[in-house]
Amino acid sequence: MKKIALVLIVAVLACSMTFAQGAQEAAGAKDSFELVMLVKSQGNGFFDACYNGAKEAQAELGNVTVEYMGPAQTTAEGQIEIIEGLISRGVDGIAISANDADALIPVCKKAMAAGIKVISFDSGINAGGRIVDLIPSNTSLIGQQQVQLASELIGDAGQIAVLSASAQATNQNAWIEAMKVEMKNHPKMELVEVVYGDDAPDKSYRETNALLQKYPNLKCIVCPTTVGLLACSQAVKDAGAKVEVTGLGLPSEMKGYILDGTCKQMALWNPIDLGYTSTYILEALLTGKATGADGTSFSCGRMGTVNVETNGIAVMGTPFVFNKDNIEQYAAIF
Ligand code: RAM
Repeated sequence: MKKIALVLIVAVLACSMTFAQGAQEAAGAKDSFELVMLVKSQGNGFFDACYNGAKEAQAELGNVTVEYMGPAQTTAEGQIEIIEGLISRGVDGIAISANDADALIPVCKKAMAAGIKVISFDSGINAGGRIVDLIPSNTSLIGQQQVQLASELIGDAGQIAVLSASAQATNQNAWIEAMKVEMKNHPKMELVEVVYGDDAPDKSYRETNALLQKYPNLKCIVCPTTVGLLACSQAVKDAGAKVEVTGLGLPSEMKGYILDGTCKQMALWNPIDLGYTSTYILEALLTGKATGADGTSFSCGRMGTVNVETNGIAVMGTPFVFNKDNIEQYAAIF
């Protein structure tokens, strides 16, 4: 009799514990969360720095773990496959730098319907496919600055070309559109072509050589991608071409080319801060500290308050400009 009573008590206890845990989860009161930073592709130093920021946030927050993932190439298909796997695994949140603004929407909708919090950062997913899109700086400002950096190098006159990342990249495409607007203020400059290196060093190197051959009067190549700028600088230097190079570059990768004058100036924001802020945003969404609705804000540790403007877009700071005077200082950080 005693034995039966004991079994009953244990069974009741086990049931109530399971129930309590279920109720807690249903109320969104989990106390630790599995996050994934899904980047455009593997082997990109810019994203490695973003992930360092995510790990910094993980250490501060204490209730999240962030895993770093990316396809081998910068394709939407590769990212979709990974997201399908993450839905099956049942992770809690995903921060995505998207290879395509629209192609990822259906799979991200599916993830959100399964209870996963999805945000984009760096390279956005259009509204409907994410809660918030965290962009590093104002898009027009980045485009203007890219043209102005080139203009200063070539005396505001002559042919320029753009070596971009992939043809579908949300961020580069938006910046290139903003560059075209700014080109109207530089009537003696001409944008001859936009080519795509897919954020692959070898393709970016080949595309640079093709530009050098095709346009003998080319004055400057603008690369709004860290992978492209590095490969382009190498190609221009190897070819001994008298062509200026500028764009968005990672100081730690570009230090040598800045110091030897291949790329006299370039811009970028802090990728560590971008990854750090993304992690704070996901944690706030998961714990219910914030909703991400337009007009609201997130409190992001040492980055302070980040506001959500319209269509779920949140914007960080102003890009830095790097040249031989400050490159060593920044190269030591990212
Ligand atoms: C590359 C990636 C990334 C972009 C930077 C500037 O690393 O394309 O998305 O933000 O360049």
